[in-house]
Amino acid sequence: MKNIVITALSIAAISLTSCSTTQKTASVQSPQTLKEGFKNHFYVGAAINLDAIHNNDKKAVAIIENQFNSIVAENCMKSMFLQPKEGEFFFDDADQFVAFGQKNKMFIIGHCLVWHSQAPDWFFTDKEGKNVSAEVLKQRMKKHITTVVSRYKGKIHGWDVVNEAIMEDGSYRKSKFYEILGEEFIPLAFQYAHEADPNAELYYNDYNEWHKGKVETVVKLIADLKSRGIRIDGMGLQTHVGLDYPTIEEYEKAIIAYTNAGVKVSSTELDISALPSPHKISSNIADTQAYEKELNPYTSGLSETATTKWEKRYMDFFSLFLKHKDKVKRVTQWGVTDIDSWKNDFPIKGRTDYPLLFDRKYQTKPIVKKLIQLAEEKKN
Ligand code: 9MR
Repeated sequence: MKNIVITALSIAAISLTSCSTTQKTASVQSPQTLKEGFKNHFYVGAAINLDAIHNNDKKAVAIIENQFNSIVAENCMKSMFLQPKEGEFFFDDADQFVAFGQKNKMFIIGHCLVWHSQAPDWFFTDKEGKNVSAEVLKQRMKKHITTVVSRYKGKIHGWDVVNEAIMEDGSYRKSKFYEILGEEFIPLAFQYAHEADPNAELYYNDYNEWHKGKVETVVKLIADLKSRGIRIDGMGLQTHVGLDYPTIEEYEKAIIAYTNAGVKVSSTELDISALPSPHKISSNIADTQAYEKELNPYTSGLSETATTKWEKRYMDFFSLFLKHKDKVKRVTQWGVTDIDSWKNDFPIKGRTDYPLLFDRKYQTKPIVKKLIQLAEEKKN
């Protein structure tokens, strides 16, 4: 009897040991989160909003802390929020954002120093409402950039210095910065940022970044900055893409062109819309309801066919980033869950889109596991 008991106990012990060994091996072998999965490849990040920054959206915070090792502020570091009135800076939200990133040891990105949009009107005008002189605008840029970048010196690791200054055809956007300072506003912005924190990485950031004309001008711009000894580390590819634009081939060409100019690339605002582009739908559908349904087809959930297409696009983009992982520094999602994505309101207001990796109920979408697996396959 004693022997039987001992044998039974030893079998139990052996199976317990082997079970815990299997579990150990499994957890070593298969990472469960994006940041573990991609840790040998590039940073994975998310843009975070005020609810996350102030810990009001605890479920989003949990996702950010578990899944990502890089953050960027979705809005609170834009100039209209940081310096709403001349000389009056507001840093409460940005300070919290940086503290959150530091607490979690994240690669923190500042977005963005110079952008025509979400800039306060006073920045470009005098008391009479007329454009300020080039000299005044330079001083204002210098003061803004120096104040903001020095405050976070050594804490913010990379800055989107200039955002969206070049058009798809390669011409310069006719913004107030351009109108008053000409092309020179870009080198100046990079120079001021570098002077304020010589160790921070500096990026140019743009959308539709695969358009031929834009690629050509940005490549020239990078070469020009470099030839003048002005620091630029990276090209920020916003990657606001859809199910059928751009092609992976044209996107790859752009990555190669930018990196040949001597910088790294990052996908800085990745989201993949699952909805039809309005340009693709014939606006002469007579029935308004039918037209609206066609524009906004998945109000109560993405269809299986659309999900399959959408997942394939995510796999294709991540395969491309992994293929060029020597060139890619970071891949950042523009938001955390679908519910907060700007894509629900762009290019048409009030649609139900599904562009991100976490759903409206804060659940991890099945694609995440597939992406992690893909990263694992490309580990060596
Ligand atoms: O996601 C941001 C949204 O909440 C703001 O209303 C919008 C204002 O223009 O900016 C959005 O973020 C943009 C980013 O700063 C720059 N690239 C395009 C992003 C989406 O519009």
